[in-house]
Amino acid sequence: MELVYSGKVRDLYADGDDLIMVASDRVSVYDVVLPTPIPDKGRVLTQLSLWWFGQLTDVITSHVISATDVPAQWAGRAIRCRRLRMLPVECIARGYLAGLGLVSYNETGAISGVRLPPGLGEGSRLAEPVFTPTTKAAAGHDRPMTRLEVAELVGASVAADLERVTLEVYRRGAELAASRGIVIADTKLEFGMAPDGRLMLADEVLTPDSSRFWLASAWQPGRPQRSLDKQFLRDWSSGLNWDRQPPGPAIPAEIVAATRERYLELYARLTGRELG
Ligand code: PZK
Repeated sequence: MELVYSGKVRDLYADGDDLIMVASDRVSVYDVVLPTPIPDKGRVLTQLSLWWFGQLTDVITSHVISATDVPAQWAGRAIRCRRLRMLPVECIARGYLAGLGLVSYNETGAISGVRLPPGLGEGSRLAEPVFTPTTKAAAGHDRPMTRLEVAELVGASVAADLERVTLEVYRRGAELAASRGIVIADTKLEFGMAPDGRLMLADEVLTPDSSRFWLASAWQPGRPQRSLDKQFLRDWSSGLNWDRQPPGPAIPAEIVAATRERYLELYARLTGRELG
């Protein structure tokens, strides 16, 4: 099969008219892919995305064609998808202050043009989730977009749909996760258009690689929050003499095992299923 896109931790192949999205066991910390894989990570993220797509069918159609009609060597961690015309907007919803949302709030008191009350800090919960779209930069860093810029790129009607669907996916995901003790602080979605003009949810959805997951019982606004999936990697790597530039360090076996357990636990907790 022809490799059409290769990401840090996932690859996309063409198979006739379809695409096959393959999640690897690669893991990144501080945006650097480490040389040691986390066994089962690709399967956990793929099965979690598929589960969410299923939970969201009344909100939005997804690009999924089949989770099983994929080459045997990728079974469990690949999805056959429709090839869409992707929209050039990263659709982000934020329910808590972290990352670039926090940077914007600290500089301006607002995120994506939405004024927030004073006195919020790192990890604070927002009264309402906010849509904070960014550009999809081919290289370098994504830049915040205004609603007007989104509308100029995709048209006012699609822009309104992107905002509404992004916030609804986030609300549904965050609410369900909260009932299972997990905070989803924010999430990044990608959408595309089918040839008949229908908007569809693409890529992955509500996974720890596309969203910030925190343990609700450990949430404490006013300081950086502990990552549910990558905290062992961060704690271990911050004790090294590593400048956070590639190449990253090899991961010791006990950190691999603990991180793998985290992913499996996260999947079981959210879905109520065990990964086979
Ligand atoms: C598409 N990406 C991101 C990059 C990945 C994924 N259904 C689709 N139709 C057309 N294009 C895409 C999709 C999806 N999803 C997704 N780039 C293009 C991307 C690298 C690896 F797995």
